[in-house]
Amino acid sequence: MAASISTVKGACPHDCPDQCGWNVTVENGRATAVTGDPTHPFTAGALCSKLKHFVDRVYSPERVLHPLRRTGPKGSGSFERVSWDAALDDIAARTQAAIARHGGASVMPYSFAGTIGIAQRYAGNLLFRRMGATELLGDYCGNVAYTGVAQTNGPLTAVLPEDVVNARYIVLWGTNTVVTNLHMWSSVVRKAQQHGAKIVVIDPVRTRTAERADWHVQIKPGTDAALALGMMHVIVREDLHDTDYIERYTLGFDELRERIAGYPPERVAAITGLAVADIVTLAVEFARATPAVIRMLIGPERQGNGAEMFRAIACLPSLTGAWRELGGGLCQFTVDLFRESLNYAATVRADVLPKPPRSVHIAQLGRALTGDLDPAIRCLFVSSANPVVAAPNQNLVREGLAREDLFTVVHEQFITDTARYADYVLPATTQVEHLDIMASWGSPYLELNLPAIAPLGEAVSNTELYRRLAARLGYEEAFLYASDEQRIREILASDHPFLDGISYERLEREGWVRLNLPADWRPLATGGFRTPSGKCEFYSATLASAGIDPLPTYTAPPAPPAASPLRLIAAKTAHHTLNSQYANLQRPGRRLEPVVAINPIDAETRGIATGEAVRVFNERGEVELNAAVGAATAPGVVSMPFNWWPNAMANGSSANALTADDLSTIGMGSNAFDTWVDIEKVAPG
Ligand SMILES: Nc1nc2c(c(=O)[nH]1)N[C@H]1C(S)=C(S)[C@@H](COP(=O)(O)OP(=O)(O)OC[C@H]3O[C@@H](n4cnc5c(=O)[nH]c(N)nc54)[C@H](O)[C@@H]3O)O[C@H]1N2
Ligand SMILES: Nc1nc2c(c(=O)[nH]1)N[C@H]1C(S)=C(S)[C@@H](COP(=O)(O)OP(=O)(O)OC[C@H]3O[C@@H](n4cnc5c(=O)[nH]c(N)nc54)[C@H](O)[C@@H]3O)O[C@H]1N2
Ligand SMILES: [Mo]
Repeated sequence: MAASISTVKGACPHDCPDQCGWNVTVENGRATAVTGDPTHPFTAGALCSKLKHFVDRVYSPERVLHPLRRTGPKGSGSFERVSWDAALDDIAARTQAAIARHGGASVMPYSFAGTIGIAQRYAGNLLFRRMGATELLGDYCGNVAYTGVAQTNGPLTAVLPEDVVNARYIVLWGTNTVVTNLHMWSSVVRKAQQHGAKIVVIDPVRTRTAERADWHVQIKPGTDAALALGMMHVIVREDLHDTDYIERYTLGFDELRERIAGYPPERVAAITGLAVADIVTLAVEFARATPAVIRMLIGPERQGNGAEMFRAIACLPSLTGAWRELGGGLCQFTVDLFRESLNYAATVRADVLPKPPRSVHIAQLGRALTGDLDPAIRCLFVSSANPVVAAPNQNLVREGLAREDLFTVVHEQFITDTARYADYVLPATTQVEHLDIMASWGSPYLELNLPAIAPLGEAVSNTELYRRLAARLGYEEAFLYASDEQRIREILASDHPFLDGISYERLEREGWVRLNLPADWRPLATGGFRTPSGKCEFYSATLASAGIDPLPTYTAPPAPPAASPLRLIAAKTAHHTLNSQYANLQRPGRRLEPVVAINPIDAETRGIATGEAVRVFNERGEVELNAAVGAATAPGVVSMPFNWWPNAMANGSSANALTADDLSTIGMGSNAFDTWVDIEKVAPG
């Protein structure tokens, strides 16, 4: 019999701004290759090193393919196979008992960014609202960064990433483009660089991106607002500001002028650790170049003062009138294009479902499970998330998950360190096994992901899991049982002009579509800010009335505790992982080990050399790994990737064992980077 070979269009599910369009080759029902869709204008057929191994991940012998019930102590990872019926009966009974005894609030979902397709990501919303469960609120990815920028400029996608190719001066401010946003590098920033644009990276860590830039500005963590205020000081002092733009389209320039008077470059140099001449050069070059653009994602946000940094930086383009040019201004997320045009309300049904009785912050899972919440969380449903790796204060998270009176269900593709604590692990499909609609957060493309193969084993999609659970719980609302296609059609049900001519059928045919945006996307060239005043708000009356400094401001990061003098940055420097995904799939001959980057000055006083095993520790935990001594970080700062599975680490802990679990003051975020540690050599033997 001839082999049947077909190609199915889809898109990458990962929480990555690129959102690659892909084609899946299917031979006799088996996916044999995932290749980049060469027609996709932004991702242009090139896949990252992770996606090249997507098929290996799908067919990994470690995939969870059947429901599993715990047989050993929590955390041990001992499970036995059970039937879906047995698992669902028990899960429904336990959930109903918890609701009857302790109320709906004793149930809590915990889901995050395992997949960012809209139907699958928000699949549980309706069911948990129907149950009256505790809501998971807040965020550790983007909300603070978004909020800070929106305080100044309003909620709006102001610069399209593709247009940045026109810029002559590109400041990659706290974003590691080469690692985290590969196509933004290869399709946009590198091209601009080849055409003579100057690329500046502002990052406390000498990342791969910093290495490829024309200039690396190695700032002290948490001091970016001071740098922005200092740049504004220089721009105004040198008379490089755009008085016409300021007069017409901004609010509060006189007050801003007073504020920045307090930030001469000498003071800013002392705060940021940068040279006075560099601060002046950066300000003057940014103001003089046209188009000049600042590119940011989320890097500096996980700090108490995170939003402040984004708010202050967001003032710069209006001061210089950078928005006037195509590709000039501040380029951040494209989420508002989709929030405005798609029918996200269908994923919540706030019109018919009650408000959740209370909320728990996503960055405080450990506190919620171990603290004195009344009622306590009794049933936890984890899906599309790996909080043991991704959430701050790993040891407290584990202490909470180990509670004997907690019933935990984890819907997963792999036995993650989180799944090890589950009473039931339920098998989840991967992107090639389910249908979804994908709205990129880093480009204006909407994509339909068609299932290419049947679910492996007994795996089910997130949507299917909640349909099954709703039935077991006896709920009758028809919308709980909508098919994936129905859900996607509802999400597309909108008469917004961005979606003109974009239908389910067209997406099915074409895979990706560009939202209908004018070719010349410069929404702020002549004002049009979506702030309360309609102007760029150097001065914000909204902040003033909330008791917050109405002007861009700098708050110094907390002082390091005496026992922990080194500031830890635990970001996404491990380029072959996507958050915690792929970290478990080491390839033969290419074993990658996490290292902690430490400056020679700090290494020498501790007698540490490259390759030596060290212990990084503070009051919350400790991580053992090898040291890499060098100039990757300045004295006083150390860096390690956060993505590693603790179970594969020398002492069973990874970076978030060290991180803080307070909240940012603005934007409902985490302060995980307000973390200080010390390091010592691991004694041999
Ligand atoms: N390969 C790979 N790609 C990814 C991911 C991944 O895990 N691996 N994750 C995806 C996800 S979920 C996201 S949200 C994006 C995030 O994309 P990015 O925002 O680009 O990535 P981060 O690593 O979070 O942070 C970027 C940089 O911020 C720097 N930083 C930390 N503190 C400060 C500070 O105070 N000031 C300044 N100026 N810089 C600071 C860090 O050193 C880091 O290099 O990446 C996505 N892409
Ligand atoms: N210290 C530190 N902590 C951080 C960050 C940092 O830079 N530093 N970054 C933060 C950021 S930006 C993010 S986005 C978060 C990420 O936090 P998480 O969203 O928890 O990220 P992942 O580690 O990717 O875990 C997602 C899990 O979902 C599973 N999964 C994938 N697809 C599906 C699916 O379709 N269905 C189901 N049921 N499961 C699926 C995967 O196997 C994986 O185990 O981490 C945050 N934590
Ligand atoms: Mo993220």
